[in-house]
Amino acid sequence: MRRPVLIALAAVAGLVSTSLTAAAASADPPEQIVNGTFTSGHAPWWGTSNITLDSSGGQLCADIPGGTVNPWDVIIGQDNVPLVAGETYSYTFTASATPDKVGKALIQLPVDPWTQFLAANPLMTGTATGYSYTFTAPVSLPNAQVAFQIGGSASPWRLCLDDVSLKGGAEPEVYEPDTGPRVRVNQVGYLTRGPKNATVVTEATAALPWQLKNAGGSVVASGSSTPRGVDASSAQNVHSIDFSAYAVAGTGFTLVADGETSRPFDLAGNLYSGLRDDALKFFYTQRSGVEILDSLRPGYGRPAGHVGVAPNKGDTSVPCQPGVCDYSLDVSGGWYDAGDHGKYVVNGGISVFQLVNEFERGKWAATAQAFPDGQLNLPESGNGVPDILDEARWQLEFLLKMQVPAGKPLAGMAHHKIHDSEWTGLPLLPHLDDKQRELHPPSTAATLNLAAAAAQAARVYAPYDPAFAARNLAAARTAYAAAVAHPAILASPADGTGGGTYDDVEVSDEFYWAASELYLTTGESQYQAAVTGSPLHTADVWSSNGFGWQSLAALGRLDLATVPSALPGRAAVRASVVTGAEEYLAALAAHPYGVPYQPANNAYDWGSNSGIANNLVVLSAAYDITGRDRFADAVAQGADYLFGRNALNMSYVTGYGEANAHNQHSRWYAHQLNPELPNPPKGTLAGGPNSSIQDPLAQQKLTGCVGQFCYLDEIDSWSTNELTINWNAPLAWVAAFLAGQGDGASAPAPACKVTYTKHSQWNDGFNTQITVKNTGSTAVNGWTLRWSFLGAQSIDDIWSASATQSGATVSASNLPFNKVIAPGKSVTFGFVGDPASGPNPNPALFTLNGAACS
Ligand code: 9MR
Ligand code: 9MR
Repeated sequence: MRRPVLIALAAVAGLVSTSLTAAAASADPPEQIVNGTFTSGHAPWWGTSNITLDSSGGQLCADIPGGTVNPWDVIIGQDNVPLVAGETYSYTFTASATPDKVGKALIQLPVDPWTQFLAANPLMTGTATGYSYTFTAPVSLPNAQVAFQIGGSASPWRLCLDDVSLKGGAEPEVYEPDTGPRVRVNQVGYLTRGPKNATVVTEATAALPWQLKNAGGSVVASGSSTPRGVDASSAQNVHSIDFSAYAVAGTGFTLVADGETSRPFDLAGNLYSGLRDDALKFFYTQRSGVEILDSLRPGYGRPAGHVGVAPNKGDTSVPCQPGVCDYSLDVSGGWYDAGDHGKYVVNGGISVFQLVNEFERGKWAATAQAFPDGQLNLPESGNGVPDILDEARWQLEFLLKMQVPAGKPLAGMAHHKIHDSEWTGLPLLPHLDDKQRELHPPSTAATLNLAAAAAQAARVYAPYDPAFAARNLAAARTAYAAAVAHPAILASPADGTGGGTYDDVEVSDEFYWAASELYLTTGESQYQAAVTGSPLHTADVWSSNGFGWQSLAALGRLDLATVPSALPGRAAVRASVVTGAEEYLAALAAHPYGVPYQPANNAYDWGSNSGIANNLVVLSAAYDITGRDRFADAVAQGADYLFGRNALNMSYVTGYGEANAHNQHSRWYAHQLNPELPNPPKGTLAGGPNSSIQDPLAQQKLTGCVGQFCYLDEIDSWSTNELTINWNAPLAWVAAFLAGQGDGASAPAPACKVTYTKHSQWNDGFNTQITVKNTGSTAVNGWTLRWSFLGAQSIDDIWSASATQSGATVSASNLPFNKVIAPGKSVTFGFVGDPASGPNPNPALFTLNGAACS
C-alpha cells in the first residue's frame, strides 16, 4: 500500500450524489475483499489473458492493450466475495489512468445473466484518485464478483489500482438531484412579446414578491407570485410567476423570488430557429449505411455503420430470424432508431412522417417559414431539393426496402424491424458492431406505418422527383392492401433480444392514419370510405399523455384537418382538433409548471418529453386552423417546461440552457464512458421522466420517485435518458413552429383577400381564375402572390401575371399594368395548369408580399 491519497471526492464527476460519509456510520465492519492493498503480490486477483498484472510497486498496475471493442474484453477481477441480502455496502478504491479513461467498476453475479449489484463508470486520470460508492445487496451470495471492466479502447493505456475495499454496514444511499435555484425558468429564454411564466418552489403559502433583473442586476419589473399549492407532478409546494408584461429584448435576465435567483435567460425574437435546425441536423448523425462526414458535423465524423465491412455483418443482405423467412434483403441505410443500432419500421415511420409534415405545413400555415436547400449542411445540400426532404428521403428509402418482395409469403407487408441478434454493450460505434443482423416477422402495424409515410411522401416529393413519388405511392397502395388482407399480424411482446419489441396490440389507429394519407394523396373513394367508416374518425383521440408510435389516430386526424382536400365533413374534423387543443390548454392552465401533460395517476411515460412535444404539435395545429394567440402562447409555455421550467431545473435539450441533459443513452455519443467520444449533438432531446424506471441505475437511485423526478442525466439510465428519432422529430416540429412566431406578437390582421376559382378541369389541364383584393388601407405597389399545390400540379400558361414555380410553390407577380392595387380594389389573373395525377384541391394559403391573406 502506498500512502493513501487525500482527495476532493465531490470533484469527481458522477460521485456528487453518492453517500460519501457512509462508511463511518457503523463500527468497523469486516472487510470483504481479500488483499485489496497489494502489500505482497496480488493473489487472488486475476486478469484476462491479454494483460499482465504487476503489483511490484505496492499497487496493482497493468498495461491495457488498445484495439478491443467491449468493456469486458479486458478485466481485472476477484471472485468469491460474499454478499448478504439487505446489507448496504461501501465500496472504495483508488485508481489512476494514463491517459484519462472511463472504466466500469462492477460488483455482479459471476455467471450469466451477470446481474450487476453495483455498476459505476469512474473517470480515471493521471492523478491517483479515491472513488466511493454504496449499494444494497438484493440477494445473499457466497461468490459475487468484483470486476474492473477496462476494455474498449482503441489505443493502449495504463491503469493502477490500490486500496480496494468492500465493507458492510454503510448508510443506505439517498439520491438527491442537484436542482439549483428554486426559481424555475425557461433557461433558453422567452419570446420578447410572448408569454413569460416561471415557477418557484417554496414553503410559503402567501404570495411572494418577485423581481426581474437585467444582466446588469437592475430591477426592470416586479410583482407578486400566485400560490398554487402542492403540485401533483412533483409533490412540491409551488407558486407561479407571470412576467409577460415585460417585453424588452435582452440577454442575461434573472428572476428573483423568495431569496433565490433563477438561472439566466434571454428575451428575444429569434430563440428557436437555431434549435429547429439543430434538432433536424440530429438525423444526419443518426444515419446508418454511410460515413458521417466530420467536415459537415465537426467532432461527429465516423465510418459508415452496417455496410458489410468487418466486423459488421452489414445490412446489405440481412436474413430473417431463424424460421421466419427464406430470403435476405438489402435493408441498408435509414436512421438508427435511438442509442442502439436497431431500425424499427413503426418508429421509423412516425419519425419520417413528422419531418415531412413539418415541411408540408408550409402549404397551409400562415406563420410557417421556408425549409430551403442548404439549410442543414447535408451531403445533398445544393441539389435543388429542400434539405429536410433530402434527410427524410434517407429514411424513406430504407422503409421501402423493408417491404416483403412480390412472390414471397406476406408479400407487400413490411418487416417489423431489423436489429442485432443480441444486445451489445456501451460504448460501441456502429461500424464496430459484430452481431448478426436479423429481419423480424412482418407486422400489420409496420405495414401501415410504411403505407402512411409512403403515401404522404408520394404527394410531397411529386414536384421534385416524380419517379420516387410513384414508387412511394405504389408501395403505399400495396402495403395498405396487404394490411387489409392480414389485419392482425402483431409483433411479439417477447421478441426483444438485441432490440426493442415495439409491440402494439391495437392497430385500428394505424389503419385510420394510413387510410387518411392515402385518401389525401389520391382522393379515392375506397380510402375515403375507410377514413369516414373508422370509429376513430369521430372519437376523442386527444390523449392527455400525447400521441406516439403506439397511438397514431391523432396524426391521421391532424392531416385530415390541415392538408387541403375535398373530404366531406372536413369542417367538423378541423373543429375536433380545436376541441382537443382546448383540453390541452385547460391542462396547461391547471398545471403550476405550465405543462399540457396530465398522465393518469401521474405516471410519466417512457419518453414523456415526446408526449409533451406531440401535445404541442396539436396546439400548434389549432393555432394554424384558428389563428388564435392563446394556442401559440400555449406552445411557447409548453416549451418552457422542456427548457428548464421544471422540477429538476434542467433543459432536456443538449446544448440549450445553462443546465442541460447531455449524457443521453447512446452507444456512440458515449462521452460519459469514453472521454474520446462526443456527447450527443446540440439539439438532442432526452426521453425525460419515466415513472416506470425500468433500468437498474434508475431503480437504484429513483425508486419511489414522483412524476417529474423520475429522471437521471446518466448514460446508463436507458429508460429515462435515451435519445430517439421519434422524440427529436416533434422537437424539430415544435421548434419550427416557434421560430415562425417571431418575437411572439400577434400576427397582423390580413390585408388582402384571395378568391381562387377553378373553372374547369380536364384530362391534362385545369383552368383557374384568381382575384386578389386589397382589404388594407394602403396601396399595394408591386405584388407577388404565393401559394402551394398539393402535389405535382404546375402552371402551363398564365395571363395578367408572370409566374415562377419552385417545387409545389408558385410565385405569381404583377405585370406593369396591374402593379398597383389601391385600397378596396382588386386585380384578377388566371392560368391554365397541369393537374398532375390525384386530387387537385384549391390551395389553402395565399401570401401577398409575404403576408397571409384571408
Ligand atoms: O441499450 C438498450 C436501449 O437502447 C433500450 O432502450 C433498452 C430497452 O430495450 O435496452 C438497452 O439495452 C440494455 C438491455 O435491455 C439490457 N442489458 C443492458 C443493455 C444496455 O444497457
Ligand atoms: O420509446 C419506446 C417506449 O415507448 C417503450 O415504452 C419502450 C419499451 O418497449 O421502448 C422504447 O423504445 C426503445 C426501444 O425499445 C429500443 N430502442 C430504444 C427505444 C427508446 O428508448
